Amino acid sequence: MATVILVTGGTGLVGKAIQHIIDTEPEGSRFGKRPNETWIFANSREADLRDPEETKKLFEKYKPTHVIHLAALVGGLFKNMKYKLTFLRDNILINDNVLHTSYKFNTQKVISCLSTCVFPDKVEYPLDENKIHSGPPHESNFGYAHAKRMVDVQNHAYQEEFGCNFTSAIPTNVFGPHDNFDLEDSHVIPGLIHKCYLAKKNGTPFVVSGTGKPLRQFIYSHDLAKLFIWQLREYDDVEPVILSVGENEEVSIKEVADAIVKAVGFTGEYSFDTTRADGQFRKPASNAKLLGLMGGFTFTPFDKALDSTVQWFLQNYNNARTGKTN
Ligand code: NAP
Ligand code: GFB
Repeated sequence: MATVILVTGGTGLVGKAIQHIIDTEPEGSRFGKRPNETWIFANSREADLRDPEETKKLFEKYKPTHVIHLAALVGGLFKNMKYKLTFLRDNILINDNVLHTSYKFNTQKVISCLSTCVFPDKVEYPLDENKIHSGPPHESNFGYAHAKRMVDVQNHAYQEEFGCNFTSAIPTNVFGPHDNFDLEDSHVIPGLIHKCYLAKKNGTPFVVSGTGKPLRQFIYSHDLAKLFIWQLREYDDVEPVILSVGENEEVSIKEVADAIVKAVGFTGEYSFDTTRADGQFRKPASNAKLLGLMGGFTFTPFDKALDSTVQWFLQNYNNARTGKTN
């Protein structure tokens, strides 16, 4: 029987990474395309998933047997702080339409994408899959976080009432090619790569927001893509799985900025704007469940992944998502 895999949000950072892996890994290999598979990478122009009718039309067009649901309103700390209701409402609408339409079309499996920012801000570390609902998330992104947490609730409800095979993945902060490099709305790595590039080009200071002290775990988009393909093929349980590098791989924002200065080859003035928010201090997540289920996984070293991302940005600057600067 033909397998049709619909990747919603297929044109973003994570979607493009899954397409890259499916296009480049040997056919039939653990992370490669299978002969009977058709992969569809959808974007918002094809169907605005906030609209139930457009969602239904998308499913009627492709009749997916499996869905990797990535589509979402996504942004960094500063965008999240500004648009908490929009992040909550848009993501609730998108998720409800995709899950209910998947149920209506008897889709065999759906993997939705959460984020480690869904976890409670004040909880015993490291974060693990059992702690999602044990306290409020950090105030800086409670809109997005609650919309994402609700997906875990929806998955359990669809499974209990209709026996649906709906599950979810919980990635940490992601970076790589095809990211959003908008100076204000992006996440820290693409934001700082763009700022550092402009500082070098214009001979202006490179300014990092906040104190540089917060800690984060970062996963390279190509590694995350392989983990989504593993979950699609080899994991059938409603309980979420954290998809992340190890909790001992936390790096400070200062260390990230230093690595970007080195990768871009910037030699000018470099400072921190401590008037800007730091957000959540840390959100260390354990990947013990993942590695236990997969039997281990080799992650791309951070500096190597960062170099590839900087090179991709420099080579694709004119077509990249850079916001309104150039
Ligand atoms: P992204 O680069 O911003 O891409 C978002 C994707 O969703 C794009 O393909 C976009 O289509 C699509 N989309 C947005 N609104 C839509 C709508 N109303 N209807 C249909 N499609 C819509 O995001 P990303 O970083 O790849 O994130 C993918 C998933 O990973 C999201 O669920 C996000 O919450 C999760 N995540 C991301 C991170 C991270 O650090 N980036 C960390 C943890 C979890 P267009 O191209 O047409 O706009
Ligand atoms: O990546 P980021 O925006 O997301 O910020 P979060 C991480 C840290 O980088 C914060 C600092 O401490 C920022 O103060 N930072 C320094 C910068 N310079 C910059 C810059 O130029 N741009 C940005 N964006 N940050 C998000 C959540 O939190 O994590 C989202 O708000 C989502 O909902 C995402 O979950 C994965 O890690 O703080």
